[in-house]
Amino acid sequence: MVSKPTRDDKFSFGLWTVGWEARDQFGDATRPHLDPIEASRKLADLGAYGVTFHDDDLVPFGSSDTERERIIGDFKKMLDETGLVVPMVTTNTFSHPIFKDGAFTSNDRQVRRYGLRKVIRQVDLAAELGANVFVMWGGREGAEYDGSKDINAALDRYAEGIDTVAAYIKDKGYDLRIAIEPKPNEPRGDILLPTVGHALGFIAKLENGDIVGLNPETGHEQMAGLNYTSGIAQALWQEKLFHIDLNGQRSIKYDQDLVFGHGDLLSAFFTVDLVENGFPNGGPKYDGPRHFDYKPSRTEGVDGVWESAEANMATYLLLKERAVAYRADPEVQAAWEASGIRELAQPTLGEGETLDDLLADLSVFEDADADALGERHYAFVKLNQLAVEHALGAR
Ligand code: GLT
Ligand code: MN
Ligand code: MN
Repeated sequence: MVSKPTRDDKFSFGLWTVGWEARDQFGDATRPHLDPIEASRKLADLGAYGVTFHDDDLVPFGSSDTERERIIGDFKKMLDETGLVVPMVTTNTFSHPIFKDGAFTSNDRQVRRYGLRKVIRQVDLAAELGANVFVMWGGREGAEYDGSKDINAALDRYAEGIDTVAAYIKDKGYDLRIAIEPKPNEPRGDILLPTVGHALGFIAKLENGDIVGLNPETGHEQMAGLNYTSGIAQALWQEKLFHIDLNGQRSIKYDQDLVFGHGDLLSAFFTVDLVENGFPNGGPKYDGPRHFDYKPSRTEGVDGVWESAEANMATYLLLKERAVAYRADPEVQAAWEASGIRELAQPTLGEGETLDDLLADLSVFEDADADALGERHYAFVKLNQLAVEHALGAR
């Protein structure tokens, strides 16, 4: 039995996900344009609590100010009527030809200034709509050719752009934090902040990095052959997990944006386990939106759009149920004991113990029986099999 999503599940969707007309590199659109306001109503009916969008998803690029105000007014009316919230917004700095070489890191200074201005306009809208996360996915911030970009200068400009936006948010007193979304490649040959790790290192160099964190996407880490669950764990440890983009990806290839769980299902199980249950020994926990950034496959019609939207939430809820059962299972608890899961939370030095004390303790090294210690079995396979059996509903 799959339970129905409710607002308390905090599911949100990008308007660009269900609204994707399925135009790709090799073929034309296979679905009609969906009105973003109508699409939001439908998402609310299906149980979502929030919608997110790029400026241009709601207000077509180039609209007049009057037109923009009218559309935003209609959108707000829909929010009031449905009770939907806007937990996050973002800016399109990738579709228009002006951004072909990036926005904050374009070699053309006028383009960088235009990009900054476009982002600031969206920051104001974010605050107006009550969003508290502002995503920056720099899909065009990169290059195809190593000689075409001075990476040192590009990273300086990237930092300048983000720091300027962050300073503006602080000046205005907005309750808003920036979340950088890494991706290794596509649409650029190589993107400047390719993984969670690169982005964390970059944030540490910012002046206003205190309000800058991450929005890791499942498939983007997996495109780089990395483990999404350990990526968000790393971001949590650094207190930088501001938002998540959940979807599915099957191995290292183009960005598939499949339904959550339709890629690596066991990895999705552990993602949900971490998000819902936290670290085994406690620590920082994510409590933001469960945001889906997927694309209904090009083979699907409009009905398939809504079926796939529901599939994301259904799979998440099933995995949540399974992950809760996994943690509660006494056999899992016993396996944790055998595997040393709890033991890892114990500091390596005892309370008040110094390195000198450790050096003086001959039992640690000189008299230690390394071979005997090497005999320990960790039984991780048994533990993983328990996870598989829970994920499959066999327990
Ligand atoms: C684009 C990208 C997504 C990002 C969006 C936010 S835009 O669709 O593929 O991963 O989250 O800018
Ligand atoms: Mn993606
Ligand atoms: Mn995304």
